[in-house]
Amino acid sequence: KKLGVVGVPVSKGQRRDGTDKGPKFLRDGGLLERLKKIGCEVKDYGDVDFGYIDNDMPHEHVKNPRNIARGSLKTADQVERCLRTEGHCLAIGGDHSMAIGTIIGHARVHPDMAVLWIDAHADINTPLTSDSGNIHGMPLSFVAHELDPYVPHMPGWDEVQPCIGLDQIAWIGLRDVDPLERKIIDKFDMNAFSMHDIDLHGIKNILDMALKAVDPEGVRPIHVSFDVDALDPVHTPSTGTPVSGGLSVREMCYIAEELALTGRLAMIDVAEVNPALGDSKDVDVTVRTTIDVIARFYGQRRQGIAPTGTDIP
Ligand code: DIR
Ligand code: MN
Ligand code: MN
Ligand code: MN
Repeated sequence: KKLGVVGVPVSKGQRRDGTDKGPKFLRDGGLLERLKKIGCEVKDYGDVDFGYIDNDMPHEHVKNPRNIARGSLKTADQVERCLRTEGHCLAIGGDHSMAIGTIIGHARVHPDMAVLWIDAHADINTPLTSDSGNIHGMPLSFVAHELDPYVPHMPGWDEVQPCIGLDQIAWIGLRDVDPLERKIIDKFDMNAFSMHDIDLHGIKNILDMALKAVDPEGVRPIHVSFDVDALDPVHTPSTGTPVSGGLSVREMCYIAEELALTGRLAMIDVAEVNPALGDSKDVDVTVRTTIDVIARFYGQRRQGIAPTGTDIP
């Protein structure tokens, strides 16, 4: 499998420094070597240059609006270039505001894509519904056509335009949804699968339902936006907004292996690894678990894989 890796070292979509070091820790943790070892042809596109500008005053209570808009547009350009050249892009972040750029870039290439948002959080606040003012809790509101009327214009955001429909999005793993986010989900009858739904139906049925919702014919390119806080914090403790009661590594491995088998994965985001949080053991387990999961999106299977063209010696 051919793929390009794009680092998106953004941290200003939330309050804690450290997610800007996510790409470095995933690379130093051996991500690219691991992918090559399982047979991937990997080209590293390096990191998007965020080059933060000064004097980025909050707009109302929204933090760092100009820097995030600027970085998102740069990310979109890099992702588009990677997808057109390699046919597949793995974007390693970075806080989850990274997905504004990855979705815009991906939509330029595959406007019909299906987005699977695997996260404890819905990340669909608008600047007006958000309590925190952190843009990493808002990315989906900026990319969805239906929410354009609800999103106020902010300085620097003219070129950040919606590019997908809400029916192209499904969530898996939700367990911390703000009241007004729930209002949006209900009003637009969106495809939201929470941990409660997983307890009720099991991970296999939930993944089937999510895919059926966004890709009923089984033909669309798939964009996975994986926030590592979807996993239970015992597995990924080094992340900014951990929520107890999350996905097990087994459930996540099942999702990744099944999606790999569709053959339609076009782009994967990995968001919210924050190596500045927790002790060195926490960072280590977070990075190792994240790389393990990523490898399963690229063909590593728990059942094992026999070598091709070699008999038993
Ligand atoms: C919350 C938390 N819904 C917010 N969001 C997070 O700030 O809008 N997203 N942590 O990953
Ligand atoms: Mn998120
Ligand atoms: Mn999250
Ligand atoms: Mn507009």
